[in-house]
Amino acid sequence: MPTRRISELPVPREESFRSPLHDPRTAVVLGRWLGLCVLLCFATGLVSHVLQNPPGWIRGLLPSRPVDGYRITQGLHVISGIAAVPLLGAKLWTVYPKLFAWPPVRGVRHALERLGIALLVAALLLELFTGLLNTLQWYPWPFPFRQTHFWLGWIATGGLLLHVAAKAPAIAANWRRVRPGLAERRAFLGGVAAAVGAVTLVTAGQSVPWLSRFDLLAPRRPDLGPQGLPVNRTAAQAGTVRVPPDWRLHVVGPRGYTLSLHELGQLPQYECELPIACVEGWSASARWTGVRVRDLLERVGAPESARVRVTSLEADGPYRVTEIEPAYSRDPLTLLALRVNGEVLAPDHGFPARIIAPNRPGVLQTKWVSRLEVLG
Ligand SMILES: Nc1nc2c(c(=O)[nH]1)N[C@H]1C(S)=C(S)[C@@H](COP(=O)(O)O)O[C@H]1N2
Ligand SMILES: [Mo]
Repeated sequence: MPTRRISELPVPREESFRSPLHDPRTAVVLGRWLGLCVLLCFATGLVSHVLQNPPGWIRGLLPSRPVDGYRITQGLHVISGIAAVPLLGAKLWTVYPKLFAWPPVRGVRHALERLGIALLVAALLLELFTGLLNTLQWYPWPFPFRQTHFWLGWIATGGLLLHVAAKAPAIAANWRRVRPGLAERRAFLGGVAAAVGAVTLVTAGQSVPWLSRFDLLAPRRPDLGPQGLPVNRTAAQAGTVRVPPDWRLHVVGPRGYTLSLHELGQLPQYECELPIACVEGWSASARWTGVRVRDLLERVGAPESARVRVTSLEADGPYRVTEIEPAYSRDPLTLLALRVNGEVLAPDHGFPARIIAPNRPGVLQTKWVSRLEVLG
């Protein structure tokens, strides 16, 4: 067989791709599903971002109810993000012959449109890839995850809206089904829907309790872990948090005081069922027992509107120090928990004391608490 150099091989043209599924109608149907996932993922991502570090003006507005709010929005964030992966794959397959369009540029407008699509595709691929690895707690890159994921989200969503605007005529022309439809298209879309259903089914169990038995591919089972609850960062990972034998809770404020673990146990104890809803995609409910944070704050003479800074025994780490807004610290369900599911907190769950509050990201449910400080 004569060998040919790559440069001699015929270059494919858009017309070389014969499948009838490289057509605008298929692209529009897939685009609708994908667009919906991207918008849902973006909106729920914004909620998560704002809850994790609220800009000053919004701080007083964040609600501590519904109790499961963050669990639901973050569950949807990860579910819609994972569903977008097969949808994006199918959408790109449908349109990729356009990469070989000739001439590659037909004028300024066309050039801008192609550039916009390149940016949109790159941002979406990177966004879904970093998000997926984040659910595995794997950060094999030098840039900070959250800021990058946040800004890529804006670029991808902005790019999507521009893309929809630029393609509006083609979208409108192919919005409605024409009969008789293509059998190939029905089969292809059915296959894509099955793939979306399958990846959703085997991962959604990490945040949807009644799907937990199908949770084959998700990195977490919400019911596996010490005391029936997963651990995101163990005491060992946090630099083996050493609880001194003379540990005391320091409450700093107008009438500051300290309490030993025994004394904390003597205060009125409350019990509540609240979830840990991790930003990395899993959530799990547990029964917590401990002292109300608002009781501790009343005793120290904190004003109603005071924010509270929580410090952990952890030597360092991004969540060593966190802040609680008044809506949360005054909520009767917000506890300095001493027990979980009927047992004294395991070291990995934050022994001797941890914060648990409703409608909050897991990252703010500070473990190994040593100090509560009233901020003006
Ligand atoms: N001090 C401290 N508290 C922390 C963390 C941490 O790294 N340090 N991780 C947080 C995260 S990301 C989550 S999801 C929850 C998990 O709580 P659990 O390990 O008890 O399930 O703890 C939070 N509290
Ligand atoms: Mo987390």
